[in-house]
Amino acid sequence: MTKHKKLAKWIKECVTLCQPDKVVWCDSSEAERKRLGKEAYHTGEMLKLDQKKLPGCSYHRTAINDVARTEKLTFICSQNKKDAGPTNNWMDPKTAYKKAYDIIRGSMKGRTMYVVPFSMGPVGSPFSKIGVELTDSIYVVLNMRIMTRMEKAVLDHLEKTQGEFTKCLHGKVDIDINNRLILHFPEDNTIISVNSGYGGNVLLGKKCLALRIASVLGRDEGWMAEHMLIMGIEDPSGYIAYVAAAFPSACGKTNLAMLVPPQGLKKKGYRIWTVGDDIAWMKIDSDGKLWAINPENGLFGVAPGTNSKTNPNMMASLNKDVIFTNVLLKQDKTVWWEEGDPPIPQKGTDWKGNPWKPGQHDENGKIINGAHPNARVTVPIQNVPTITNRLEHHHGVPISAIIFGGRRASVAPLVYESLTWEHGVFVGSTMASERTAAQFGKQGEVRRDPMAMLPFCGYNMSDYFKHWIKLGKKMTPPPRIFNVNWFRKDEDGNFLWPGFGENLRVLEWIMRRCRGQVDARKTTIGYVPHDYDIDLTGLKFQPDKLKQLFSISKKDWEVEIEGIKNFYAKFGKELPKELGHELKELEKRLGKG
Ligand code: GTP
Ligand code: SPV
Ligand code: MN
Repeated sequence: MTKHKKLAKWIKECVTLCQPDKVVWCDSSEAERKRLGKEAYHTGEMLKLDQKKLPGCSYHRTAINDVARTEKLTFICSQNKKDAGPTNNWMDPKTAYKKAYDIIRGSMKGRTMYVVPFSMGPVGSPFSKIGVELTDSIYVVLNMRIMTRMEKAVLDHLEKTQGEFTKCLHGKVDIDINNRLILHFPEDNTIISVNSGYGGNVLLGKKCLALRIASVLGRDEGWMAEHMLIMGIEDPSGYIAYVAAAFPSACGKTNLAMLVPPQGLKKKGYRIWTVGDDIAWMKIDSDGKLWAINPENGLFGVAPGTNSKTNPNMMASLNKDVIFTNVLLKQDKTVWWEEGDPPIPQKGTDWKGNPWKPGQHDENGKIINGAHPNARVTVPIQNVPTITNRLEHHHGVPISAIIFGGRRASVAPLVYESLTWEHGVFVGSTMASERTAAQFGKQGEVRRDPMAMLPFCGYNMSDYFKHWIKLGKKMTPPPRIFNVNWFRKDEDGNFLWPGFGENLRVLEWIMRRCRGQVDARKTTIGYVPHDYDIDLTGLKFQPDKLKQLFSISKKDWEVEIEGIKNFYAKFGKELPKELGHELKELEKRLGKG
């Protein structure tokens, strides 16, 4: 078994509970991958794709009602309800354990339980945390193998140190949505997930450990776990500025993290280095600055919309060792998705497993998609052509700027800079975005999603805001904070900004601000670029669009303030006074403006 006493005891308990036929320890070897693949192809859990065109690639379909994170079924199970705060679902730990145990009890009869030790972050880095996931899903094992550092060194390290680890128990059970639960026990460093087979619900190292549990560890240990991409922007002199950006799910982190400089800016010689596309762990180092690592080892990216124009680096990353989930399966055993590269296949099998051809409508007259809008690709990070060479650096990269952003058809300008760190925390805490296919619920509805952490903060959000304010005071200096919006629309509903690679034009301004190289216009909401400071070389773009992108409507912002007040009311007296103050100041500035 293992020489790690606590681990051995916990596994024994879980085996007694779940009653698997077999327990298999995973070491992430190539032989293991082949063996598991073979078994999954045999049972139909996964499908082998054309190995000439897509070597090492496989395909998976989830259950039809199991295609995105289920926030309603996700709980923080702290002893005190108050510790979960007003934005999380809470369940008392005793009830939660009982419910989950009753569901998972005996559910692995006839199945195998896989033991997956993994590290989030390079093994041995002061940032890193170890978890062990027990699961009855080969799909989960093969995904964890890509997404985390699942290697023999992890278990060796655990045994040598007899150290802490996060207990992650996952059982597919019957994939029954009515009995689905994603439970977090921050006080016990434990996660239990039952009745799901979808990514964010079951790859327990990702949102469950690296955000919900880690945010609590960060609060207690003085660091930050954030839903952020990390990227390096190298200027022609070779200097690399690193930025971390928080956008809600399916709002452009993966795309930004691997952007290709647009033609017009190419001659300036910028290079982009991808550090991470979804999660950042950040710590104040001995120099007083904020440093960050990407705790993951792979990408779990949105497929639809990805093509050689929008994200050529992602397309180049998809040629080997990828797991495709809920995309269209073509007859030649390759894959496609909506707004993918042409040609549109004339035939295939859709994500539900039904025969598909383009242009079909369902009984409600809605177009039938080949791929689910939240179809995903699981990609080893080393596949990414722009991968940084600092991935294994134990202390990460220094962060010059933090960027918040969301999908707003109106209100938020293309970019603005906050006045101070505390104002920046206010801007992050009041972020709003239209709901996307990454979570169940009404699409397009605007909701507040502070720091893109609404579904991922493992404790009371008002304490989380306080943590941000407290850490900012310790940084010398703190990174500057910006807000971006690639999604502003004109009256006809078209995006005003071309987005994707062109976003580098905005990043360039951000970098110049960080280095004190460019002036800005001070407005009621923060610093906004002068039109002439956004380099538009090579972009066919009517100048009046830029005016629209930077317009700040007093009326819209008055409505916005009401929205913020409603949202802040949730926190009552617990809202940090600094944020109440920032809101008042904004109101005052608008009144005068
Ligand atoms: P999660 O993995 O869910 O956390 O999402 P993410 O933030 O990494 O989102 P991702 O980069 O995968 O983008 C999601 C969707 O937004 C895709 O359909 C993209 O095509 C689209 N998108 C990304 N960047 C832009 C942009 O700059 N402009 C526009 N209009 N769409 C974008
Ligand atoms: C997100 O929804 O923010 C994702 C995908 O990155 S999942 O891992 O499913 O949470
Ligand atoms: Mn995400």
